[in-house]
Amino acid sequence: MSDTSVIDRAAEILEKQTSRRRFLRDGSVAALAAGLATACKSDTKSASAAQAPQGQTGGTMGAHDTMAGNSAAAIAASADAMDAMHEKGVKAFPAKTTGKGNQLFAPRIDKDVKVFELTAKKIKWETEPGKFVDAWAYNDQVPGPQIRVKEGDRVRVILHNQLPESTALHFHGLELPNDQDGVPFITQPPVKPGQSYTYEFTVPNSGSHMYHSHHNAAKQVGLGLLGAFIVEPKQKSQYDGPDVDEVMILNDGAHGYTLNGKGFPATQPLVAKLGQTVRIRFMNEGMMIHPMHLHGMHMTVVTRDGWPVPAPWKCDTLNIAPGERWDVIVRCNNPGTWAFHCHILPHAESEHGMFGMVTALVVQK
Ligand SMILES: [Cu+2]
Repeated sequence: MSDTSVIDRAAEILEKQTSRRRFLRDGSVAALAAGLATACKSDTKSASAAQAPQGQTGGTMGAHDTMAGNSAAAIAASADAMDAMHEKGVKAFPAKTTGKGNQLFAPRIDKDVKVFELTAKKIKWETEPGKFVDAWAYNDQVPGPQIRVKEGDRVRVILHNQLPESTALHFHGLELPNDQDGVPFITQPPVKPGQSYTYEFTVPNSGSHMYHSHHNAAKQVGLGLLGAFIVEPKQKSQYDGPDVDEVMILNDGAHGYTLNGKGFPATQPLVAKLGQTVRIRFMNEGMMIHPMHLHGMHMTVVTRDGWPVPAPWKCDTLNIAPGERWDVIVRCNNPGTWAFHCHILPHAESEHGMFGMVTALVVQK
């Protein structure tokens, strides 16, 4: 067998297992070349053995064995190339991208009212390094800025619509007066392009809630019109005031599988010190269920949709269905960097490496 045909075969195997486009984009050409070089070297050896008279080589190397050798070399090259892509992704984590969603929103105070102004408009959003997508965002963030208030607060939210479509703002999980519920033609007219609309209410119930568009929502929420609306309770429970308090918003719309608006390796790790407690507020703004799985330590489930569960339970994998919010506590008693990902595996890993709904909990010693 000639060198050329081995190279072709190695390239064919590599191409089957990897996307050439991704290869080029990831700069893994070097890995491909290294793999091919290995394949060529071993092929040269076995080819000369095959050409030598049988007496001089001990007569054991036939054409069949040569093919097996070539095939093994090609497989090894292919495995190396795949491993290199996986390693590259993990080494890049947490990768830098432009834009950060879910930033704490400091309200303007108007007498006794906390005022939040949200401007909905089209932006470009970088979900992973170099991948810019069209997004519809509140205040240039995906997820929108994090609204955090206290039970009983008076809140005013002013929505400015700079989108090419009508929209409206729904406060998901809050038990508001009907006319503040934000559903066009049920509780209010749609907010037309160029218009503004003001919502004002006294926050009735505590917990991890959300705000999002409730108009053409499969598109608008999928494109990024969503955010966390967290209400701290008047009466604190033993789970309030953890060392680390994190929101993890899941989405699976136009931007692919994302955690807080980013896909791995641009997702941000959760970081705590050994012995600290972390509260994670899962929120699913997508259209699919996502079983979130933490390695190394268990999660204690304490609230669902903002309501305390009757008896907290322990798990390491928790289904988060569309619209649901689940709060869990992790006692960080196991040091190290722990994978933390959706366990519907096509949402988290492919032959190109980990992507999408993958992050890590880092427990520092
Ligand atoms: Cu998932």
